[in-house]
Amino acid sequence: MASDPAILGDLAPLGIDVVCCFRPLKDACLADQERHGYKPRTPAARFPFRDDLRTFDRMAIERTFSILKPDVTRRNLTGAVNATIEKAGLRIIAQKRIRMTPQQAETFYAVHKARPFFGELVETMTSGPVVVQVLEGEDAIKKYRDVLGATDPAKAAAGTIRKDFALSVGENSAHGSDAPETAAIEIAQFFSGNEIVG
Ligand code: RTP
Ligand code: MG
Repeated sequence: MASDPAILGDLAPLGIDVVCCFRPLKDACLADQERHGYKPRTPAARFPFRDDLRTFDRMAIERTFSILKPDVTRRNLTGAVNATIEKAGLRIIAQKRIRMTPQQAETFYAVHKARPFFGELVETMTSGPVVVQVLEGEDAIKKYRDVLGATDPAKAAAGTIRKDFALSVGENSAHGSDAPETAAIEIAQFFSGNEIVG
């Protein structure tokens, strides 16, 4: 019987998370995973023994890449935007102020190369200093996109960075990665591992 306290005591040193052997709690674990948008990839991953839960925990804490754009540094709003980021529960675990070169901006926004606004985008991103950041937190990628608000500040929800600070679509104050893959690529473009202190 998995619920027998003696057996549970024996299982714990073996690395088995006995708590999740209880069916109701196992179901609660899965519900929690789904609530956070975590889709178990394999049947094994749905079996929430300790290692699987650890994997889940690691997946829930994400890192995302952020840029405070030149319109923010120009208007001395770095601290104000950072306060919004931190109030949202995201930790700034790396940060530096740089002047982006046209080549860096072109590489960074290469996905938009064919778009009519590409030239203007590169020009805007290189028009003044930017603050590049790594943010960490639970569900950080989606959370930061939500905190940023819509690309067009006129369509951004109240309380978002773009609603509160942005000037226009082109000068929309901040960038946030849109997926785990792009977050990893973007972080690696601007930070080396020893600059990130989580
Ligand atoms: P970002 O990459 O900067 O976080 O912005 P986003 O995901 O919300 O929007 P995205 O479609 O990736 O566009 C990148 C940036 O290009 C500028 N843009 N201008 N003139 C236009 O129609 C236009 N559309 C986009 C914006 O500054 C946007 O943030
Ligand atoms: Mg984007």
